Amino acid sequence: MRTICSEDHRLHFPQAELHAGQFVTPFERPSRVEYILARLRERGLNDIAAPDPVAMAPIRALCRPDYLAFLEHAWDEWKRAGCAGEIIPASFPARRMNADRAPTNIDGKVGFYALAAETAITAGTWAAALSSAAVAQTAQRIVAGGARAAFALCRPPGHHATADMFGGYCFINNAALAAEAFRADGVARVAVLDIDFHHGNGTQDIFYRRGDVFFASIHGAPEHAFPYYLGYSDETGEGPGEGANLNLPLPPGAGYGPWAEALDAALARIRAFGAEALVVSLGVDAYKDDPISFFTLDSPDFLDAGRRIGRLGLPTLFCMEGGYAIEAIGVNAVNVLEGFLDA
Ligand code: OKP
Ligand code: ZN
Repeated sequence: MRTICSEDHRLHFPQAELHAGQFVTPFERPSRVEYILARLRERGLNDIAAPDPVAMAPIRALCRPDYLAFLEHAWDEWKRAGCAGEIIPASFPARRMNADRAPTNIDGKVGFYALAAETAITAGTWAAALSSAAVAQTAQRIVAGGARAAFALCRPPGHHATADMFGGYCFINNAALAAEAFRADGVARVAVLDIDFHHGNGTQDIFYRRGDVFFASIHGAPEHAFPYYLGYSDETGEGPGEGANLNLPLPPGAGYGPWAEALDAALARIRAFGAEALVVSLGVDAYKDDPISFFTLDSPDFLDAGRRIGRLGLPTLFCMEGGYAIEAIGVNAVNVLEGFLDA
């Protein structure tokens, strides 16, 4: 299995994340990629390449134009306004306020395009987000070209990003971009399986009214876990998308028993949907020692999960999402890939 990875992910590394009322070094940090690359090499998965140049047209088709213009120019506007630090959203269009009209003021704009306040934007964030999208695009082309699977080692991650909002460490929805690329290549029915601990609210939102892309997510129940305001099991899709959205929330402390049961349920639905290509939002923060999550999966469980996904027999693109137990992230992510290859 080929891995695609860009050096440019390093351009995004904020100093601060707002966590538990303190500014801490972000959980989502560049060394995550290093640990995964080291484990790939350790396991002989040495086919690692840089992405092709980013294709902007599909990104422009996925995201709202004003949101992309915001991401591209936010840093310059922030600096021009005399703001001293990194960009951190602080004001939001909350209930009964106007969420349809973007302010001109950059501080107002930041909150308008944010879905949470933990994610800072820096000088290199736009370039890094584009490099991550390029990684997903290049890996998708490998699978579309006939490979059984490819690994898009995306950073920053993407599954919380909607067409018009950043947050949860995400800026551009790499998995959605890849799913759309399969559709553009003529694949009639595509599935996105999100096994990150956090609900993939961005991916769900993008495909919620679509019957051609099935979205399934296994995640910490929203009453207890970020992103809090989406991910309930009664969100099943709308209009042409009715029945093409499957949320499988699990309670605090859930282990591999219920998690694997949820995975099998998701895989059965993906099979019944008739998907011809699969995008896996590969987060490994369901791990027992993850610092911001509450499932209790162990490293061998990821091997088993990969095997189950492999038994679907679909052309599969793995897109890296979360995982913050840094010393274990390599083993856990590569275990999913090895399980898949071994299926
Ligand atoms: C991104 B991905 C910690 C609360 C959670 C954001 C989590 C983003 C997870 N203070 N804040 O899905 O792994
Ligand atoms: Zn996550």
